[in-house]
Amino acid sequence: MSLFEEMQQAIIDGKAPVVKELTQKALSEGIKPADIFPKAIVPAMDEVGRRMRDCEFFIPEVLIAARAARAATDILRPLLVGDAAARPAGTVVCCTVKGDLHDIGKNIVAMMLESAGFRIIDLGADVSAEKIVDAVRAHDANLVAMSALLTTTMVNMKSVIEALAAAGLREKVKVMVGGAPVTESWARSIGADGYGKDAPAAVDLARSLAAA
Ligand code: B1M
Repeated sequence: MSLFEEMQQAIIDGKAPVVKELTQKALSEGIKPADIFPKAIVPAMDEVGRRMRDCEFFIPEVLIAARAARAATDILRPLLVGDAAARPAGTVVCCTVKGDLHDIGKNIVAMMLESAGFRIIDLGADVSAEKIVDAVRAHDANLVAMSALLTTTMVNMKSVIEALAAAGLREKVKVMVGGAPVTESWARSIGADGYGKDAPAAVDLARSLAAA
């Protein structure tokens, strides 16, 4: 098994200490930090996404794998600053909307997006439209990823899209939405650019929106 294959397996198995050790080994062997994302972390998390889609993995396994992937990204992120070859796939402002404290799904989506090479600005839960607008501006984000778990808070997604438009930022950012009560038709009705049913779908969507 190659070092990259070992890393992939350790991420899928959720073995964070092994992932950490293998990441350090890869670096000590002269492997470029930027190569570790496409050759180990991204394919491993794609496989985790596939298993989740096929009901082979459930939320605990996904969280454990995402934490293991984070053991690598925590080491790699500081090494990638200023590395032109390691340009992120996009910058995503991520949050749960105003009034909503549910953040488990949002955290999984954020971790999966990070593992897929996106730079994540995670604003947390219960986030106002103003804070999202400010973060898009401050971080020059090209994606906003909003989560809502309550039928009473999903309406706040629309307010965020309106606030982005009022701030002259709507053309600059793609907006994706998700969360248990959110649907494709809801996303369309509020003028979002896409809806993700689950975290793997969110990764596919972010990739296609960032490439558009
Ligand atoms: Co609350 N809660 N909760 N809750 N809670 C629900 C959502 C509820 C369905 C339970 C029920 O009644 N059956 C119900 C909502 C009903 C409705 O609106 N129709 C509810 C309620 C009513 C409430 C309170 C109002 C209860 C009260 O106080 N009376 C209150 C509200 C607080 C607030 O937010 N202001 C409340 C509070 C809480 C806790 C704080 C106790 C806790 C949250 C802890 C936390 O998140 N840190 C909690 C929990 C845990 C739940 C349930 C049990 C589980 C939610 C969860 O984490 N699911 C939930 C019932 C349920 O769903 N079975 C419930 C797992 C998570 C991985 O799934 O978030 O859907 P999910 O994310 C998925 C996808 O949706 C998708 O990917 C994720 C991974 O696949 N996804 C995206 C999510 N965001 C995405 C973004 C994307 C793309 C995909 O692109 C941007």
